[in-house]
Amino acid sequence: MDQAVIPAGSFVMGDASGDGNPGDGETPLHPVRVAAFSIDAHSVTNADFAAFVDETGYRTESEVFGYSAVFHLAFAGDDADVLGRPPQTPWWLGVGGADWRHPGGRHSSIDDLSDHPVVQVSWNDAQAYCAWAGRRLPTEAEWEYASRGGLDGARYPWGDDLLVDDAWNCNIWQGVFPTSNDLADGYLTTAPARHYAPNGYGVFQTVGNIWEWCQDWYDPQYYRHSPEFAPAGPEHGQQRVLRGGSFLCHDSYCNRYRNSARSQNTPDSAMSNAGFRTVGAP
Ligand SMILES: [Ca+2]
Ligand SMILES: [Ca+2]
Repeated sequence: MDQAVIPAGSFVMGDASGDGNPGDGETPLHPVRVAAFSIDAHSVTNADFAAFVDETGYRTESEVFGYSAVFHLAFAGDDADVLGRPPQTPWWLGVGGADWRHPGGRHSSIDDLSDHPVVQVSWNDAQAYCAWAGRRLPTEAEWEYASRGGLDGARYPWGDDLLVDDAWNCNIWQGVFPTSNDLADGYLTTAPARHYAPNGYGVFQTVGNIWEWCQDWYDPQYYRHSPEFAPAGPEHGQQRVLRGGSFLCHDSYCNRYRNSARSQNTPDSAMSNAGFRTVGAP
């Protein structure tokens, strides 16, 4: 796995653009200092995760539970596999037979996706991979510092404007969410993990493509009292932090494809638009 070495330093953490959702806790802006670390230049791929599973026999939580969460346009299963559809977010299906090898359901596969990010992995699954790899998940502060690529206060890893020379530099949603995607960025679901231009630290696709698990518990109030040096998140919680947004982000529903955006889910949840990358010594 290619590593980006992130120098020790300081930055202003949080939403400097006023784009954040008030309930997410992207503010107050606050200074943060971090020690040097290395971070996977791209998110962990299906090939990377397969190496871990081949060596350890690990079974992901979706495989144990027998189902996982699939975006409706990516569904590839039998009608009887659809176990549920949350009324508030009916574009998500609970799908029997969906797991990291079958991200859209039992009739999907990762045969042509070895260089795409692994998805349908829970925070607990990510911990197991990290233990095998001798790594750990980034803290939320490390993730944001790496995502910023040395650009102070910018909205995106490459600057403040979404398009770069009139072209898409990340994989989100174009069109009418959640029914019609005109694929201006090239992808309905995941893009290869090394696609688009990396940021100033050589880090690919923190923003867009897939949500990435961080080590921390999630607390929208945390920035009000977090320590300046190496904040590691609240001591307790029910949900773990997710960062960076995904191929499903669209301003009409979710503008969280930004450096400072925060989301969360329970540590045993897995989705077709979430994975992770790891950090370690510089
Ligand atoms: Ca897309
Ligand atoms: Ca991402």
